[in-house]
Amino acid sequence: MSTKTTLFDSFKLGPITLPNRVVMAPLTRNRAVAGLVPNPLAIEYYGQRASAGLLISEASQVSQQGQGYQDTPGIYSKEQAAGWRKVTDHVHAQGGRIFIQLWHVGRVSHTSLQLNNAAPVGPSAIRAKGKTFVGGTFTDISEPRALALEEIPGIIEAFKRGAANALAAGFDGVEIHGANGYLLDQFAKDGANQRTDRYGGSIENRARLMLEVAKAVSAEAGADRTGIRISPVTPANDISDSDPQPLFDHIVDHLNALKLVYLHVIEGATGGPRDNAAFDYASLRKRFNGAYMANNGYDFELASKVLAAGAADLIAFGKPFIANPDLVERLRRGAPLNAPDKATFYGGGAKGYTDYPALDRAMDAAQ
Ligand code: 8OZ
Repeated sequence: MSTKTTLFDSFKLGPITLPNRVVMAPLTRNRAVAGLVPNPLAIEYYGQRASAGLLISEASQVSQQGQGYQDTPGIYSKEQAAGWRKVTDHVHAQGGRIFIQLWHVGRVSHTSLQLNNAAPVGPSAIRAKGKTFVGGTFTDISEPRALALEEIPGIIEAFKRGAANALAAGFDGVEIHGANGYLLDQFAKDGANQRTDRYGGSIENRARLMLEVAKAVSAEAGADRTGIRISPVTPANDISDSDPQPLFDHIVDHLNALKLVYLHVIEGATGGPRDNAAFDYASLRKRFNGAYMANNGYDFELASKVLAAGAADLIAFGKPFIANPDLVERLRRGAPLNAPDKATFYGGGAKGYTDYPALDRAMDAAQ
């Protein structure tokens, strides 16, 4: 008798049971309204996708300083939390489960988004070569300033408050954004971190901020409701590290000691090739006793293979979930997938957001 795991098997994630292994990856959509409150359409958008084993919200900044693109929602004000409460209530009413992704962009920002047009902050004053989306256009990322040692407790505190606000807003848990060249990844990797204090230099020092944030957030939310996302070899947002394997082996050993509920790994280049750099992901899987969530370029075939081999517990799908609210059902039936429309990924309203048809409606339309 075969007992191979499939995408449609349930999974116990800490105190909650996921009905399947299909996770909606966090997806930035830039549709927040005044006060960086989630768009009222987000209620329907996430509700339409509630058949996912787990929804992870779009990245949500834990402070104004942590914002890097226009119209991304926050989780630091009462109004933002009240907006999110409507989302979590509706997702739960639809039978779903949702974590929020807690975000600080660090140096990947623009002065126009910062208090008093201040410089964005990072581990060091090294500008990320790249663009951010502000004022309706792609604009050069601003020159950052290095965070003072005395400011670091405030960063940890912002993540902790974000976690507290998220739980009060009804989220089932939180995911720390430790990936894609944002603040925690900037501290971890030597391409962005040239500090000479206890947050720079050795692997232990560069990993420190990510681990201190993980400790504070998991103390607030409960380790069994705290996951983290990492991307060991992504070049996203001009990030790089000269030797990522020992760095992430170290990070994951320590995340394991904190008993986080899942490790979400972007394998390869975010949204791009899975094989851009050699990296031993099995080493991370081995070191971590919680759930291993794999992401990046997975389709049904690859997801099925990896789950059957026991190389992952959960698979996060990004772009397919933008275009297919009923992705789980489509994968189950082997039905064709709607193609995502890139032009409506970032910003705008209902078009390309809440108007992708589910299977029955799509079939009706085809008749
Ligand atoms: C796309 C556009 C803006 C931000 C990430 C939060 O890469 C993002 C993001 C993605 O993690």
